[in-house]
Amino acid sequence: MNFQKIDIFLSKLSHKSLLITTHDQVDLDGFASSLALKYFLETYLKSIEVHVFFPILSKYTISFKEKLMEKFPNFDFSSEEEHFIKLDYFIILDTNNLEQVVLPDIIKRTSKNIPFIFIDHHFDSEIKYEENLELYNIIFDNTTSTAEIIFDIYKHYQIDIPIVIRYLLIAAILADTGGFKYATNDTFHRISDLLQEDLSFQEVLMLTEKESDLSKKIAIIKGLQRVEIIRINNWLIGLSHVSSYTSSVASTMLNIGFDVSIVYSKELSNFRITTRAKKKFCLETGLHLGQILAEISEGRGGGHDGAASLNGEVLFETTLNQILGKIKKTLINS
Ligand SMILES: [Mn+2]
Repeated sequence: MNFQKIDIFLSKLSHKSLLITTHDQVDLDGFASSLALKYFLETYLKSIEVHVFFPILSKYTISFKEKLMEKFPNFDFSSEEEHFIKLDYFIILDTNNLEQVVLPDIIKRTSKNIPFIFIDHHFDSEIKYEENLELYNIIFDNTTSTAEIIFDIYKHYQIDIPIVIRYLLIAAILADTGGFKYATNDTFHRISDLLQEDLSFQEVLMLTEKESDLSKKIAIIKGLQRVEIIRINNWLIGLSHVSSYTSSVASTMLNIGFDVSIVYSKELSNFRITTRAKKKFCLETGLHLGQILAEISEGRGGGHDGAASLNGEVLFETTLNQILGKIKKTLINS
């Protein structure tokens, strides 16, 4: 990491007042990075005023935040809405796209000339940075999360990371690496550093567990009870029906072993058919669910090779049989 750049960034902020914010539908990475950076700046640069503003938090972030608040009732997780008297900079985390940034109303009216600096791990060659500030943007696109950029900054400037911030950073890294699926060796080194005696990895896992609602769970279970297994060569197609959550049911069917899943919901006057297939399977067989659904519905349905859906009002049986027929045909010929 190029700390020269971060030196310049930090030197710019001394004696300044700034607002840290992130993209809308704030995910764990945006949430954790913002709070972690605020704490770092306040500790490292004593003479600085740091505010944090969060647009709408994602459902998942809200649930994590509530659990962490119970554990650390004295830590301030809040988003500020007012009291911005004079701001010198916006620091925007976990996105490099201003269109994803929502500012509080009070700022919108006065913010015209406040410069912004990005700290992010997404690469985008299209993006227009503020020219005179381009030097201060911190973009490391080989880092798997913004949280890790902030972690590296703590380490480099030798600031101890309080336990609540370590919980936040680990959760963010877990989320952005898809539970370490996209992690690099560096990710694990950082995680290992964050996991000290006072913090158990299993506990972070528990805090970040997704809680799905009861009706969705029931839909998935019923959907699985009703599956009809269709075998073509060594491939398995699953066909099922539920009254809602067709896409969750279809995805779950792939997770448990089907290569293709078709799930429909049917009411008196309309129906919805959702299909899913494994990526590897599409590549091997040439199956393209989006094309199949678009063809038989004259373009009303469609999607990608591995995920497509279709809504209709009439000819449900015919439509379903056509989809199934075309999938079978692709598999037999492949
Ligand atoms: Mn991120």
